Amino acid sequence: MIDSFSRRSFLKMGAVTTGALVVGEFLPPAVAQMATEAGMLNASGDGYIPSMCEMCVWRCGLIAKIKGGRVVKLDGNPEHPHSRGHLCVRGQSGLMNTYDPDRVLKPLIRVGKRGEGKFREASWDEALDLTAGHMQRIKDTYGPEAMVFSSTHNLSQVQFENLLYAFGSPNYGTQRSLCFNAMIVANQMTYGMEEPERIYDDQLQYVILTGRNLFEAISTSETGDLSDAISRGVKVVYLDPRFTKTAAKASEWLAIKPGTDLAFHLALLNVIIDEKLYNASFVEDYTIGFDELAQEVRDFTPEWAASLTEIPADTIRRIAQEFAAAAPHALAHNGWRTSNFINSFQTQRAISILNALVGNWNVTMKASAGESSGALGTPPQPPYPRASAMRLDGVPYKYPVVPFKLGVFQELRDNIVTGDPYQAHGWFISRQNPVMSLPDRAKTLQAFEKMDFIATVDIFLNDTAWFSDVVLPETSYLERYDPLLPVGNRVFLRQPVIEPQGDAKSALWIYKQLGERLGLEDYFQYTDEEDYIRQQLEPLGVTLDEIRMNGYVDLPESEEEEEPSFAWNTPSGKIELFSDTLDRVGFPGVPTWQAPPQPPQGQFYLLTGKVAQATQFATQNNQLLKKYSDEPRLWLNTTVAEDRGMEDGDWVEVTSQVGQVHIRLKVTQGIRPDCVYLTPGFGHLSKGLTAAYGVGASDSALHVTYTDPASGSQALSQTFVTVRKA
Ligand SMILES: Nc1nc2c(c(=O)[nH]1)N[C@H]1C(S)=C(S)[C@@H](COP(=O)(O)OP(=O)(O)OC[C@H]3O[C@@H](n4cnc5c(=O)[nH]c(N)nc54)[C@H](O)[C@@H]3O)O[C@H]1N2
Ligand SMILES: Nc1nc2c(c(=O)[nH]1)N[C@H]1C(S)=C(S)[C@@H](COP(=O)(O)OP(=O)(O)OC[C@H]3O[C@@H](n4cnc5c(=O)[nH]c(N)nc54)[C@H](O)[C@@H]3O)O[C@H]1N2
Ligand code: SF4
Ligand SMILES: [Mo]
Repeated sequence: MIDSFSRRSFLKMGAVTTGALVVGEFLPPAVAQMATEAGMLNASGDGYIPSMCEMCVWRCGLIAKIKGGRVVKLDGNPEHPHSRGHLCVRGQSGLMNTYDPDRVLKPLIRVGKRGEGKFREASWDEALDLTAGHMQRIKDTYGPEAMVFSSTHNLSQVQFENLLYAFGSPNYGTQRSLCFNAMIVANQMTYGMEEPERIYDDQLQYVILTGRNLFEAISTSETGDLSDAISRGVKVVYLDPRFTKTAAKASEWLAIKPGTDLAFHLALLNVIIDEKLYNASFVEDYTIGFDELAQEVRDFTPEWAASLTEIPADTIRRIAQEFAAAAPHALAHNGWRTSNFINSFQTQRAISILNALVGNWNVTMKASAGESSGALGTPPQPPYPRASAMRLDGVPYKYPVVPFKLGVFQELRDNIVTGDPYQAHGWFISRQNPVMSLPDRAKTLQAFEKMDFIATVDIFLNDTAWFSDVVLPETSYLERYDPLLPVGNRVFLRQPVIEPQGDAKSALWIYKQLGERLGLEDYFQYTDEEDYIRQQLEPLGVTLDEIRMNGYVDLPESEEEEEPSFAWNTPSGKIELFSDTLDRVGFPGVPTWQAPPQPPQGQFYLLTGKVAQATQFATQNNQLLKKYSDEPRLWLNTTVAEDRGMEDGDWVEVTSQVGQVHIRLKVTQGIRPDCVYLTPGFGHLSKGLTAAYGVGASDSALHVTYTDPASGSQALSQTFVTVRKA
């Protein structure tokens, strides 16, 4: 199906497919030459070229099938530890990302009012001169801190950060506070690391997933690991107010009351300590603060938690006993997007501590190797200027344990609106859609109104680009190089498998051009993308041509045997059940109960959550994926619908403190009666997304902004809504 679909759209674009032309005109010459020499492309330029997916953050290795100068199919690279030869439905549909008729292929400059969507095409010189000119003017007039920079995790982010640090602004907005800050700050405070690696080996017996919907919110290798574990008979307990695909596959689904996961985990700690089910020698040798913890959780019995979680006390007690009996081959999963309630940080601390109490370290969890780029080279550059201004979001003064670099994005946005402690005037955005991904969309647009100038780097007219003054079109991931990606002991390459369409350019090129225009050329000492990668590869003694063929290279093996690590990067060097750091800055040193707000009578918790066939706010315009997606609807519990005289398919009006949307109902037993659920990523504002515009409604338009004072995480399930027939 994919083949015939893309061939059709190819013909529509009027391209010529004669063999000899193909290699020279549609395929990047250096890549084509290597692939031909390696026998991967035939004389007409048809065959296979390896690269990397970018339909989500996993960046699975892919092999692109090329025919007639076009990509006609994408498959997984069996050598990649994430994909292991498979691409998910989004990865397979990635070619329609590249061939989307809505791609922006020339720089755009706004001519109408902001949000009117009127742009004119411009040359790169004009668009870059205009962008750099505004950035320089803002810097000269108000200081570098008046420019906000924001971007979400991606491979060229290192050069985005280079631009912002060289420019001298402290105001960097990332997705982290919208996503997993509660989890990573909790792990930092407990283990001194962001996220331990999880081990799903043959011995694993028991897993507790707290809202970690691994079968829809995909993490390729881990989703596969969990699936294998379930086939082996591993018991999986899954907590979610909603019946997701993971709930369907779990041994036990507990429809926990939103915001009470903390009570559930405190009760597990209570039973494990009270019944002496913990690993006493592990606790003694490797942790500090056991007595404070035991004291704190003494009253948090299963009976106490039952009234809050609406899960029977016997069930909670049994799960604690089963978990401890299976330990250390038992894993309490932290979750990923842990931005649900302002007590989610405490929940995360309780989960991390639960693993420590039963001695799971180096059995189901170990120190994460992460994406260490230590072995790679970097272009030379001078030191950065010191950013003299404070961050707009108050990190670290207001948020002492939030990583300084990453900040609290929603608060940064709020302070743009208030102009407190100073007014920002410009915003440079890349690979991010904050108009949709920040809570309270109307407020984000208010922040935009405060701006003299907004520039966005994207491949589409996403909602953020739609409200920008300049849109700088990036090449798609199949048309460009990005910096290398180390995964474990391999380094993977993204290389273009076709030539760029239109005038689109890579982010590496765009940032360098801006840097040069801003007088920051010393920070961008690479001539082009290939030169950048060659400098990265230099210490490895590997050439770019050598890595092209497989799409990866192995790093030299370390001589030393890797010893299991029992040292933690915390102030005490131990696992901190009690955290002096937290205590000293005024947060509870051991996890304790913090009651979440509850919806007033007649209102519902508004739940959000990923679906397998979409990535965030980015793929709804993909015409292949659209075929796999049902029209998004508001989930409402069957009994509630009956009580209110509502039926499946009815149009309803959903109202929160900050917004209102209209949407059809999906009446289902798969959600608690006190909750409704809306798939994120729909209800786009940009008419430049012709396939996605007009489909569904946006939950971001409804979300009220709440922030956890410890981790800076937004609290998405804390928005309450009314639902009535439209
Ligand atoms: N297909 C696909 N995969 C993805 C992504 C994607 O967009 N699409 N995004 C990636 C990213 S960036 C992330 S952060 C991860 C997110 O991975 P997850 O955190 O696993 O996924 P979410 O769907 O954000 O949230 C999971 C569940 O939390 C539930 N939930 C809401 N409130 C509560 C509560 O109070 N308690 C409990 N127990 N559950 C609650 C929701 O009903 C939802 O089903 O997924 C990643 N993988
Ligand atoms: N309501 C609600 N809000 C949420 C969430 C939720 O579940 N519900 N999830 C939260 C989470 S977990 C996260 S991580 C954040 C994500 O928030 P964002 O990072 O803002 O969202 P994305 O949709 O991932 O934005 C990616 C943008 O990159 C563009 N893009 C795609 N490919 C390329 C490319 O090759 N180059 C360039 N330059 N651009 C490209 C896309 O068109 C899109 O505009 O949202 C958070 N906000
Ligand atoms: S999980 Fe899917 S979308 Fe993400 S990188 Fe892998 S194949 Fe691509
Ligand atoms: Mo995320």
